[in-house]
Amino acid sequence: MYAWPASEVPVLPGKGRDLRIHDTATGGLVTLDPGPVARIYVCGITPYDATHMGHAATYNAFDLVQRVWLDTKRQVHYVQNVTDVDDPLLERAERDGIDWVALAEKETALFREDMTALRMLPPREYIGAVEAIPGIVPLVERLRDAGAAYELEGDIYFSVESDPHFGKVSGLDAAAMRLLSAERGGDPDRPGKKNPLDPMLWMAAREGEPSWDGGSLGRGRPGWHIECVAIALDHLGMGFDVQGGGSDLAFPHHEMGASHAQVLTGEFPMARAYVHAGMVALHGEKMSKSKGNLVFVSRLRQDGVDPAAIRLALLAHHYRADWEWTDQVLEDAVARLGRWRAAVSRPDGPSAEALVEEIREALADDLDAPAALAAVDRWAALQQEQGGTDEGAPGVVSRAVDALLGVAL
Ligand code: 5CA
Ligand code: ZN
Repeated sequence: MYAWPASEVPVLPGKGRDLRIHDTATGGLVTLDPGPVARIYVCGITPYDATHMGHAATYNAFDLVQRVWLDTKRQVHYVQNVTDVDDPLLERAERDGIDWVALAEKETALFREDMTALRMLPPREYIGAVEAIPGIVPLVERLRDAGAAYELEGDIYFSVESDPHFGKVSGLDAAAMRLLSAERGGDPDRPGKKNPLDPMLWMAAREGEPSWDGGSLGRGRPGWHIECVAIALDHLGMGFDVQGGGSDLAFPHHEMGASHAQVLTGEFPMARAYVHAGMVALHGEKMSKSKGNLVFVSRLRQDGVDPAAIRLALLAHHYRADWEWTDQVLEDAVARLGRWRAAVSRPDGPSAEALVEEIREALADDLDAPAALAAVDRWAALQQEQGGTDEGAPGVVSRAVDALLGVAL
């Protein structure tokens, strides 16, 4: 489906640095060495409610990954999905007495607007779960025919034991996996499963729920993990550079997805780095659609908050940190945006060459956006206190902040 328009990314003088990023699977930093076309898959929204600051923070992290790569003069092949059919979406539509398709379309449209306003670069392919179904069915059939999947009362489950590498993404023990599986969409207590952790690949049609033709699988709908894997393998293939999402996706979603892909292809690993963003909280608890403690991007925009300030509020936190959204966070960002805009609106200023390198250095070092902001703050303070004679400097700073941080001054 259509994604959203790309804002232009200014080309900066010199060349960017290779990205060093934290990989959940190895637990340490890896220096990525993508080819001329870097490949990244980022899990998209389940569109049953509006984009909140937690979503925005996660997409901001992966937008920075793209910007660092673009600055190294690489192309980026970015793929994102939309989970436009799943239990939470159907439940919300039922609760509100609306059509699930209309709900998904409405919230996806709002997400596009939010992403555009925040200057998040769009994926090259933006694929809905529903449109991916014809590609999912043969993958599930292949897993079943290879003995890696089994049937239980019409539903098809993946056998986690079929992947010798199962567990390597999250590094969790069986007890922790079982707890998280129950919390995050799995059904470890269902009788008859070979292993309690086995996730569903194909759910047989349920009364009153949408279903699709699944060939030899019968009518039904796809499981969550195979959805992302089918889309990733179709567009990126194995061994892509980054699999991204919030830290709540490391297990089970990315663990299971990697296992599906590894068993399907016989190759390992699915992604060179599994990158996870921290969780944004509100009033002491993770912001989540199911709990309803939310600050929406669209609400702030309606209230007249400049999207550039929202973006600066996100950038003020390291992507791996868990952090709390407060009014103060936004006020600080609004103040910073004002200082930066004043600093670049002068005809000349202190030299900005070192600043561009500092921003590059900070982002290449595990996306240290707060360090990048601190560097721009120092330049803006110098401009305010002493000014400078470099006529190109304000323009260079504007372009660097735009290209590398996605903030339009
Ligand atoms: N559709 C699936 C992924 S295939 C899904 O998790 N959708 S979601 O709408 O629930 O979340 C979209 C993205 O936002 C995920 O990467 C998720 O990890 C991230 N996310 C959700 N809540 C938060 C939060 N409070 N803080 C940071 N990131 C969050
Ligand atoms: Zn996903």
